[in-house]
Amino acid sequence: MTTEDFRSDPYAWIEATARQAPERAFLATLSGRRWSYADVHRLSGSWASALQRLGVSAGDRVAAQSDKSPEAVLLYLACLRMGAVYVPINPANTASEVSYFLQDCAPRVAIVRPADAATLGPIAAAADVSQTATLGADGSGTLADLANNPASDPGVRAHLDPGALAAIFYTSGTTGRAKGAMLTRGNLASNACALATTWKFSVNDVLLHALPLFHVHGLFAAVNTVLASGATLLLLDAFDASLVLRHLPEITVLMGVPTFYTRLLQLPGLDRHSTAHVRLFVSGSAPLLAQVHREFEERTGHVILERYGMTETLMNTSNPYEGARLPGFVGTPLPGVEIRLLDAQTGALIDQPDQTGAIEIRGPNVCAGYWRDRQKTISEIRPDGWFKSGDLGRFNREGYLQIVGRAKDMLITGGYNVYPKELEQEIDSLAGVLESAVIGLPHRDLGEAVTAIVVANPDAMISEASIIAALQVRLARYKVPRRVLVVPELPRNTMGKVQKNLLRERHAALYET
Ligand code: MLC
Ligand code: AMP
Repeated sequence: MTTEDFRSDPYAWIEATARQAPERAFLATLSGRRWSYADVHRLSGSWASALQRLGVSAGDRVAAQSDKSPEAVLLYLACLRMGAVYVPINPANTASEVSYFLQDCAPRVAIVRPADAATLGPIAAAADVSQTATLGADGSGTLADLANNPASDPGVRAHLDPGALAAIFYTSGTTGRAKGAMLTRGNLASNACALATTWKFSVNDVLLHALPLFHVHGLFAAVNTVLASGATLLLLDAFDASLVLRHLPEITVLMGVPTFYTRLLQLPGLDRHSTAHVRLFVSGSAPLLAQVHREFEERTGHVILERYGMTETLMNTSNPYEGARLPGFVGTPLPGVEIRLLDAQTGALIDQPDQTGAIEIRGPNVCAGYWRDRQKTISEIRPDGWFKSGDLGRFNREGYLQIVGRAKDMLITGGYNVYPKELEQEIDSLAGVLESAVIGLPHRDLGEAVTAIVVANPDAMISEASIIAALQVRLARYKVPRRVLVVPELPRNTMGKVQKNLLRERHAALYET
């Protein structure tokens, strides 16, 4: 096994540790379950064999809407091992959202929670998905039954090109429809190696995993970096600040979205003593307020390391492991990653510090494009490989990047991206609604809170409660507006475009208590 294998084949990590240190712990849970690297190597083979018997071959999509569990990790590893394309779906997504994903990615098999089988089975069948299997939060279900069958062949393994697809992650867009970012084996492998090196991961690390497994932060930045370094995961079902605090003495690394840190700071027990065993706190997926950064340092002595990533590019930049970690900055490009800024108006390259431009990214981390959407692929990735991030940034004199805004109309609530266009289309289709504008407003816990400003049709009666109730059945809960304000009209500029900046200013204090 060479370093080159590690940078191109993500499953090679598990094989290497399973051979060199088979008994080393890969994953542990709070309920005392534990899997060594040898266990996970053997089990991922059985699970890959189960997928094979469901008709899955290398290159086929496996869509999974499951709760967070060690078996959900195993399912992902089984896909990596056999070369299937893993398509995770947020369990908060509603049946109509799932229906869209299944139609779009056309998986060979859909894995659903046992309780959803009756609803999603027909939806999968209508999307021409030939097989449905179940996976419960406790790991049970028809998929585990197949894997545990003595006929299963644990030797399944595909050796594929680094350009082969490993996963499709759906990310919504400014046009409203979710698009599947195609991530290759090389994307995953190179990025995890870059993070393991930059953050000095070793076999002695234990990462407390409290993030969801269906986003690139929790699955790739966290799980893959642990795997690439032969380290250990302590897997929590979900983020719970008190639980995280209690287990800090057993771990060395925590990765989280800013809301994790805001909530941890509310606990009096967060201090130098309780965090003494941890060597690294990482934040990403949304802006970390400089104030939270400083408060965390005052209370614990730890300087949070902020980094910047995207579904389409995995991780791009990081503050240094050794050296100044600047509040409000996301650091310098990771090894192998290039970042440039272009003037948003003229497209000219910006080569001076302190000037703001559109961030573009190039490197082995950039995805292969959007699933079955050539148009979107061409419009977002230039022929020479530069990816248009939709974020605006500037470099300081030391070469640290700062994210100063977004060219794309998007907001981030608790680390989840919400695209206003998708919500506005849903709201505008409701009876009695003339038009709407969705914005993010400052929120102490979530960073930004989804807020809808709605204009009613003349003589129509609409209320905040009726709109929220109607959206709850259509959209994942985190997308449903916290507040809906019904107003007589929306402010527009001379071109007729809704002035969202004015709406944001006008309602800036809505969530202040
Ligand atoms: C939960 N709710 C949210 C929400 N999360 N609402 C808005 N925004 C969110 N992020 C809803 C719940 O359904 C619930 O609704 C209510 O809010 C209260 O929930 P809670 O118990 O307070 O929230 P909790 O479940 O604790 O979740 C908060 C959270 C979670 C921050 C722990 O959102 C989370 O794990 N976020 C991480 C997202 C993430 O992994 N992003 C990475 C994207 S990858 P009700 O109706 O029941 O009251 C990426 C690239 C990169 O961006 O750079 O990493
Ligand atoms: P997603 O599409 O869910 O992967 O979200 C990616 C977006 O999250 C980026 O384009 C940024 O807008 C934002 N993001 C990620 N990390 C950071 C960060 N550290 N600071 C500010 N924004 C971030």
